[in-house]
Amino acid sequence: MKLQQFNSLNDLKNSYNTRLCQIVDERKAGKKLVGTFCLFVPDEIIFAAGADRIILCGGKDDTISIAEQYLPRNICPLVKSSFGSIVNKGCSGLKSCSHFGMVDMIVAENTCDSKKKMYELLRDYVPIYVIDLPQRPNSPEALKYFLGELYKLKDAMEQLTGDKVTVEQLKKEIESSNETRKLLHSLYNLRKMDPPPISGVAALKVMQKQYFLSTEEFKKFLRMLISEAKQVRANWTHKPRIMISGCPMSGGNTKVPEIIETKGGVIVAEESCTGTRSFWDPVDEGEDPMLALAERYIKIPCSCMSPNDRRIDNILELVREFEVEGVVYYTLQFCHGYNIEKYRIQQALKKAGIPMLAIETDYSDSDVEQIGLRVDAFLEMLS
Ligand code: BJ8
Repeated sequence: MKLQQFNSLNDLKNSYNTRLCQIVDERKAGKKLVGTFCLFVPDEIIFAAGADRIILCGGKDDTISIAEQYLPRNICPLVKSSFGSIVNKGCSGLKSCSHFGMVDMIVAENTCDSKKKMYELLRDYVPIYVIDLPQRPNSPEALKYFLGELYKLKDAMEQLTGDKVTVEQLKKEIESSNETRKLLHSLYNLRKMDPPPISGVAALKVMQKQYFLSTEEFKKFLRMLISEAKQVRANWTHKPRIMISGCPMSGGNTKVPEIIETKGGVIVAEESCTGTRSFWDPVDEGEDPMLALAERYIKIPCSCMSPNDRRIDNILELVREFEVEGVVYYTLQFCHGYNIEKYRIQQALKKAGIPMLAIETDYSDSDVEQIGLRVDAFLEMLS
């Protein structure tokens, strides 16, 4: 079944303007809008304070030249694209930046160097609150420190909205986010079928909307999609089952998955922040909510963590669960964390007998042909 035949996915295409109108109305009614860039920021605290949230990560090439007037050229395209969209909030004809100028505050996090330094410059454009993320996740001191940081975030959100974050409200938001996580697990379980009922490109477009739509809209959309996907059978038999692993692919960036699926592979999972890293683990509903949030979020296996063995374990688990035949290791140019982790991941996959193709790219189309040739050869080897 093709992408267009899912009614829910057609609705998704039109969701951008609807969401913008929703935000405009909310802001008129006095609701605050928080912008985020990273999975380490717990939405539950933002929502419990009565604010809305929207993702600000840029996945498009058209704002990069604007960013390069301020930032070095040799940093990651995600940072440049996001920065360009924010400083260009007047939009001057660009379609890609409309929601970037609407946030009342950015809640950022200390992860990679490029992001940290970008946040320092963004202070001139929009108020920023930064969570200091400890980066040795397995130590008890790190958990304690992160918990303290989340309490400070709670205070900052209360100040922004003027509303108290109550335990009851936090618990409600945790339940709601866990419900989204369960729905995403159901969707990904369908992708374990051979052939899967939904393409990797379509699934990625869904994931890119996860932090853009309101949670209720996103859940409603997921329920429709899952029920439609359960009823379809793909009209082909088997294609090499690929997992993408590495940097996030923000809205507007589907270049590599499109190449893989045009060349005859099918993407069955993404070990990425626009994939499994965003929803794999639930928050413990039986614990004190702030502690439960700290425990869940500090475990996200981002390459800024050290050591990051958890990521290798996750990748091997996903390879088994989704019967992956080959991994495409995806890094954005100048993302040193994911780029350097590539070596250990390749070693672990080799031991498990899973071939890996490494692709380092940006948001431009200049390397589409060259990547296509490499993907062709990789898929040929898997067939
Ligand atoms: S939890 S992956 S969303 S930091 S690609 S800007 S790491 S140089 S986006 Fe990320 Fe949070 Fe980690 Fe996920 Fe830096 Fe790399 Fe660019 Fe990146």
